[in-house]
Formats: sequence, structure tokens, C-alpha cells
Amino acid sequence: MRKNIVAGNWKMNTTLPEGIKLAEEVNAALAAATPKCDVIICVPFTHLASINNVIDKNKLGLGAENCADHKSGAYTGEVSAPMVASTGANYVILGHSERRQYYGETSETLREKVRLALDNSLTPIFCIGEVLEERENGTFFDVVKAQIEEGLFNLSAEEFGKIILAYEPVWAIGTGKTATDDQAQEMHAFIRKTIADKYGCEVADNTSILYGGSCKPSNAKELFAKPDVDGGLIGGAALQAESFMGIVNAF
Ligand code: 3PY
Repeated sequence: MRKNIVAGNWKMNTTLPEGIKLAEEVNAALAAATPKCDVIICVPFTHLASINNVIDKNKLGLGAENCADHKSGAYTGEVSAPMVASTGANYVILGHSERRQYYGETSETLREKVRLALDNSLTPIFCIGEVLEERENGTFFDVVKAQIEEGLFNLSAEEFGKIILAYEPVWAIGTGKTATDDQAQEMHAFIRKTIADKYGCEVADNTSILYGGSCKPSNAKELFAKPDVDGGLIGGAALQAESFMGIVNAF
């Protein structure tokens, strides 16, 4: 079912005590608010179980930022989808551009991760987006379409209905540059059409498509006002309860 969602992506930030404090602050702010969107925090693996114990899961969802492409076994240092689920988390970010860029994640490994996430009742927040060169040379629609087709179109319509998408133009991540609300809308409408062409209009209309990339309290309202932008995946601004809540309250 299509929902408005604001999800924080803490990336590799905060020690465990700092992370618990931040989660408690967001939790307290939400207890006193009536948000018009679902709110989720995606946090480092090390923090999941502890944060799960201090938040009200009826008001604040919890997710990981990645999971392994294997269920278990001799994969030193990896954290599997069943392990993530056993902490109490319900979501997992998959295919963030930082993982595609720095850790060589391919559509093939992402398909495995999506399958394992779904098998373990984790909702994937699946990231797609073009780099600056692709924006400038005009191939950005093709790039994003290929990422969706290769990463997700092996799923049945029922399975696809469980996915949250996040469009994050890579040139807007950590750069302070944001896609304009019109650029975001243009891409989100294209993504929805791509889904409709494969799975039909009902599935496409029910898919939540978040915008990510330097989304902050000052630009969230304009972005979220666009008909195909269903919320945001928030980086830096999710690291302080006040700015994160500023974005939540943009709905
Ligand atoms: C950002 O806003 O920088 C992000 O990468 C969110 O995932």
C-alpha cells in the first residue's frame, strides 16, 4: 500500500551510546507528534538490537543499512538478513549508491539480497539513481530503468508490492546539491511508469517512491508536494532529531 514515508539513513555515523541517544530523541519527539507519514530510522548493525529496545515500534520503524547476499556460512564480517530480522528490525536499505560505488554491489548481488530480505520479512528500501555524468549526458532515464529492471523485475507482482523505492541522484548525495522538485517529480513519474509497464497501474500506484539526496527541512516541503514523491530517504539531516523531525513535519 502506498504510504508517505520519511526514513533516516545514518550511514557510518554515531557510536552506540550516541546512536541510542539520537533514537531516544526521535522517539520522544514522535511521542509528542502526530506525523502524517511513517517514520523509519536505518542505523548501523551494531545499534539495531539496543535501539529496538528503546523505541516505540508503533511510531518508529527500524531498519539496517545493508545485509549479506548469503543466508549464513563462512562469510567473515558479513551480517545476514535473518540476523538483521532477529534484532527486531523490519526494514533494510539495499543498493545505496555508496555500496554500489565503494563495495562493488551489482544488480546480481542485489537480487540475492532482496530475495533474502523478503524471505525474512524485511522490507527492502531499494535505492536507484544516476551519477553526474549520466545526468549530464542525458542517459539518466536509461540508467535508472536498468537498475530497476535488473535488480527487481525478477520479483512477482505480489513480492514487488513489498518494496519501497528510493530515487537518489548520486550527484545530490553529500554534495549539498538537491534535484529540483521538478527534476525529482520527472524521475519519480518515470519510475512509476516503468513499474506500471511491467506490473500494471495498481502495483505502480501502490508503490512508495522516496527521494534522497541532500533533502533537508528547507526543501522537503516542495519535494513532498510533488504527486509522485512519497517522502524521503534522509542522510545528514537524520543525524539530529530536530532536523529529522523538521523533514517529518514537512508532510
Ligand atoms: C543522502 O541524503 O545523502 C543519502 O545518501 C540518503 O540515503
